[in-house]
Formats: sequence, structure tokens, C-alpha cells
Amino acid sequence: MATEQSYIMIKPDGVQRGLVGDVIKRFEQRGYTLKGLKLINVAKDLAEKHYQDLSARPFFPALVDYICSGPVVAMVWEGKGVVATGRKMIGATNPLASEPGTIRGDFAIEVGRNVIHGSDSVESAQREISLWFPEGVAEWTPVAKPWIYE
Ligand code: YYY
Ligand code: MG
Repeated sequence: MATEQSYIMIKPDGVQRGLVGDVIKRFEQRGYTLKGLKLINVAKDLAEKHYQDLSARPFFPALVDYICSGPVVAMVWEGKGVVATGRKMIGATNPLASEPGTIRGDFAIEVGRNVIHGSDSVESAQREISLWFPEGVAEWTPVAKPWIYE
């Protein structure tokens, strides 16, 4: 039974530009299961913890300011291969290198306004989900499951 989960976050530009519905639609249509969802203003401390591996990079302060600049949609999506497939659906870090058909390839131009975050490994996903959803996620089984998985 598929239980892999990914932390997916629509960044402040994606929320401001009205892209929330489109992003959710893509994950739903692919067959993934929504396990957690909240619209939140991000405290600086949380943004810094989320991007802790990038703290030495020159763009880190601007990145933290950007994530804290407006509400984000924090989500947990579940399903077979959701981490790697989620990254493919999102596209490359630099939107200009993202293929059309990906979220960044359809909606973004600059790396500092690239609309969405997706965990880059199962281990990062576990760390990010505990960080953003310390309260835990919802338990439910979609009725469509036998029509998505054989
Ligand atoms: O996982 P992903 O978001 O595709 O890229 P990361 O290398 O983890 O970087 C996180 C985040 O940092 C990226 O989405 C935009 C920003 N960033 C940047 O502003 N400038 C860079 N040269 C690299 C990354
Ligand atoms: Mg990353």
C-alpha cells in the first residue's frame, strides 16, 4: 500500500497570483491524496528551519523574506512515488529551465519567484512534514483508490 508522502508548498507568489486551485488540481488529477492543507503566514524562524541547508548561500536572506512575504499554502500529498513525481510535476528550480507542462514551466520565470516547493527526497519530506505539520495530518482513504492503484 502506498504511503509515501511529500511536503508541497505554494509560495506567496503562487497564492497572490491565484494559482492555488491549479496546483491542487494537478496533484488531485494525477491520483495523489491530499493529507494536509493550511493557509498560513510563515514566521521567520520556520522559514529559516525549512531552508536550513541553504543558510550559507547568498540568496538565503532574500529567500526567507520571500517565503515570509505573504501566506503560503502548506500541503502534504500522499501516494506511490509522490516525492519524485511531485518534483517532475513542479519542474526545475530555475523556471526558465522548466519544461512547459510543469508548474514552474507554465507559471514562472525567475528562480526567486518560482511559485512552489516540493520535497527533494523521502527523508527531506519526513523532516519537512514534521516541521510544517507538528499537529499531524488527516487520516482517510479515498474511495477512488482501487481505480488508481491495481
Ligand atoms: O528544491 P528547489 O526549490 O527546486 O531548489 P533548492 O535548490 O532547494 O532551492 C530552494 C529555493 O531557493 C528555490 O526554490 C529558489 C531559491 N533559490 C534562489 O533564489 N536562487 C538560487 N540560485 C537557488 C535557489
Ligand atoms: Mg529544495
